[in-house]
Parts: sequence; C-alpha cells; structure tokens
Amino acid sequence: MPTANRKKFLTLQDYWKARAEQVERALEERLPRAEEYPGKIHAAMRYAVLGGGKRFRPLLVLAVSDMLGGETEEAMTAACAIELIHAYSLVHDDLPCMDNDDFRRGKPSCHKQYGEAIALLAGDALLTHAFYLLSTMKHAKTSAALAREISRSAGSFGMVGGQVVDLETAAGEIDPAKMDYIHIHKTGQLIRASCLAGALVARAGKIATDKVIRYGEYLGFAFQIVDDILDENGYLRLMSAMEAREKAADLIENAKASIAGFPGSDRLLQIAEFVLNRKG
Ligand code: GRG
Repeated sequence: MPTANRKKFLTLQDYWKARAEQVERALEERLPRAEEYPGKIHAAMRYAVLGGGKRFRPLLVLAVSDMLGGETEEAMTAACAIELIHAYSLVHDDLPCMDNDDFRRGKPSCHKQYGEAIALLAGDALLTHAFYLLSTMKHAKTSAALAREISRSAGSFGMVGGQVVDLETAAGEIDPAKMDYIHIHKTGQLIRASCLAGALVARAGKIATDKVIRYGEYLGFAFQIVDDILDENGYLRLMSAMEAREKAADLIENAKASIAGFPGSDRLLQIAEFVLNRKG
C-alpha cells in the first residue's frame, strides 16, 4: 500500500487524547442541559461527569470497536453509557454513608457541591440515563444485548455486589478469595463490560468476542491491583507492593496473550501495558 494511503498508527497518548476529547463532547451532548427543568439535578449530573477522569472505560469500548470494525457513533453511545455508570458509582461511593470522600477528580465531590440528597439523586439519574442512551441505539438487538450485559456487570452480580462484599470486609481480617471477589466485581466487571460492549457494537463473532472478554477480565483485575499499589490499600493488606506488582504483571501478560496475534490488536496490547505502568 502506498505510504500516503496507509493510516498512521497513533501513539497511545495521541489516540487517547483524541478519543477523550471526542468522549467529552459526546457526553456534553448526551447529558441533559443544566437549563432544563429541574436544573439542579442536571447541573449535578454534569458536574459529576464532565471535565475530569481518564475516560478509561470509554477508551476501551472505542478501541475494541475500532479493532473489530464497529461504527464509531454507535460505540460512542455505549462508551458514554458506561462512563455515566462509572460516574454514578463514584458519586455514590463518595457519600458519607460509603467512603465519605470530600474530593473527586481534583474538585469537591458531588455531595460537597450539591448536598447529599441531590448527589444521591444525581447518581440515580446518571444510572437511569445510561440505559436511556442504550435504548436510542439504531440496532434493537445490539441495544438489548448491551443493556443486558451492562446491567449485569453494574448490578448486584457485578459492581454493586463487589461493593457490598467490600463494605462487609472493610475492617478486620480479609481472606484472599474475598479480596479477589471484590476486585473482579467492584472494578473488573465494568472494565470487562466495556470491552464486551465494543465487541457487541461491532457485532463480532464468538471467537473474537470470547478473546475480548478474557482480555477485559484480566485487565479489570489488574487495573484494581495497580490501583491498590498506588493507594497503598486493598491487595497490600495481603501482600507486599512487590508481590502485588508481580500479580498485576501476570494478569497483564494473560490479558495480552488473550488477544495477541488477533488482527489489529496492537492498541489493546498498548492499553494493557499502560494499565500495568500507570501512575494515576
Ligand atoms: C457505590 C454502587 C457503588 C459502587 C462503588 C466503583 C466503586 C464501586 C467505587 C468507586 C471507588 C473505587 C476506588 C473503585 C475502584 C474502581 C476505581 C479504581 C475507580 C477509579 O477509576 P478510574 O481510575 O477513575 O478510571 P477516573 O476518575 O479516571 O475515571
């Protein structure tokens, strides 16, 4: 192929920056305007979502969909839906009855800015709006499959379930099996769902979808272990930082092996490396 016609393979940093800017615009457009009545809840929803965060989960949806030939606009809707669910989980996690955090993404957490009642409702409305967005997708079967997979990943068998076990084990001894359950569910499920969403949007076949799911599972687990190393928490209640890093490195190797050799998998391999080496 003549060089001029060959699409330039962007560095991960450039690809991420470009995608994150697109995601920001798409979120802006897809969230209710703050001027729409009742404005307070819409302002709180926008505050919780816009202008912060790595947009890691949307990046995964888009990268998997790109790899498998999905339509960017459809992938973007799925990516936004997942980011809204992620944002809701952060708003609720910051509430005084959960982690009681005053700051999130470098600014006062949603309840500090809008009060507890509005923050609780903003989280509820973000979760609800995510499924509204999925319902607007062109292909009814894809929309239904995304709703099924994402709701399972976010609910009591997924992220919420992981949070419940985390709350139960917050104090005192914790056994390794429970710690793994927490990580795989609280954090891992939404990351797995992000990868799977990219495959669903692209209407990929079973072989590709299974590879992408396995990649997402290993990646999600590793993401939380690296988070624990950065926060000096979680896994570091069970092992040293060096042992935790070795475990994360093994998981990343498995993530890479799940998709290695698959046409166009370079971007996902880069993302896996990023997860292991990230500093924030
Ligand atoms: C309250 C329903 C409910 C669930 C809470 C996801 C979660 C479960 C709590 C958030 C707190 C936390 C530390 C979760 C672990 C997942 C995680 C590492 C979240 C942060 O994700 P990043 O690093 O954040 O992608 P940004 O801000 O970049 O989007």
